[in-house]
Amino acid sequence: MKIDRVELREIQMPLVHFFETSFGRTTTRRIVLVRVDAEGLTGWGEVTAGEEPLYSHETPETAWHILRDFLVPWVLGKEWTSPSEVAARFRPIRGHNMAKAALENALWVIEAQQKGISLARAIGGTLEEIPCGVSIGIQSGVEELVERIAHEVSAGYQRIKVKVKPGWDINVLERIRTTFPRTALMADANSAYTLADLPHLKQFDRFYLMMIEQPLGWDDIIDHAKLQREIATPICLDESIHSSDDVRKAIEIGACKIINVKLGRVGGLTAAQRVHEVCRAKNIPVWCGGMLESGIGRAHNVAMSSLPGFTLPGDVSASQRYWAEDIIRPEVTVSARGTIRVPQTPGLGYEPNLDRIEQVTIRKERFR
Ligand code: OSB
Ligand code: MG
Repeated sequence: MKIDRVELREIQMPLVHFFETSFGRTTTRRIVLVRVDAEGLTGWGEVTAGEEPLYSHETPETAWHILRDFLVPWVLGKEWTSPSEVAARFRPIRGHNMAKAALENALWVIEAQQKGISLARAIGGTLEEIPCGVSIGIQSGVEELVERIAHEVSAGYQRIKVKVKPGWDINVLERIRTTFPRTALMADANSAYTLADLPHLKQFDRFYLMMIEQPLGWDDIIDHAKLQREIATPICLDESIHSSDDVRKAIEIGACKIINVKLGRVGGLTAAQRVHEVCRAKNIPVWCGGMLESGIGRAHNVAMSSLPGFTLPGDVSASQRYWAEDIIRPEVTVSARGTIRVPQTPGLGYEPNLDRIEQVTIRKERFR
């Protein structure tokens, strides 16, 4: 495929409800979208970076810089045999995986259209329906959290993830288990603890959580391996995993029993396929994490979640949990069984709503 035109856009949209983790609160998202035009077809990708460099080093601004000054000039006007070839071309740039993923994923949408198949099928997806969970942030009070959980459980979501941090953990989990003794439950700490908290972390075992996500350092696997030897709750790594090699090493030293895959964090669909392969070979369950995506990133997450190894419910949930109006049509909806149907039509399977995108755009730049 020959890439004729690339457009970068930054959009800004308020969240329906603020989202708070151990590293901070988000009320409005700033999202860089990448539109690629090649041979009469159009593909969209999304940069999943947070507004501030708190989850990872990337922000909308760093992604814009890396895309404008490096990635876009490298691909523009050239002939490519596949999105994976482009992913290989991006490899010399160290880091900036979210910037890379946005552009590569847009190319996958074009490739799927060229082949006349769905994005899910183009990457090797087989599941026609994916299991969904929700990630619920830190609330102003525990009773508010319990109400939110009740709402999502009755909506049908298959598992609940709550954010934890020192001071918002044991008491909160205790309260949740009183009301929801049998709900599939997990906790995500976003690196809020250290090994010095070992006695404290051991107490998590009594809530029979499906897993605890990234309890220790954002760049660590060694301490996680030590912790995993001391606790019964399976550890799931998020922030520490940037490639299939990271997965291999983490599994090798026993740092985790489950892997959260995020397209932006690992650098796109090609890398995600590799992570999926390594996990399948080692019998490690994988699931799709979320980054408060707009409909574009959400649609890519739905496709990735259709790979056969994505056996656990992901943080991929309905558009309306995030946005008054999403930027795709139809919006992503979740069935009463807590599943999303994977689109089978050629390409992304959701139509970017160009009017809505234009409405929320705060800057754009075109390259040809
Ligand atoms: O750690 O999984 C995380 C959101 C922003 C940054 C990090 C994380 C999250 C979520 C939200 O948990 C998942 C979602 O609903 O998109
Ligand atoms: Mg996480």
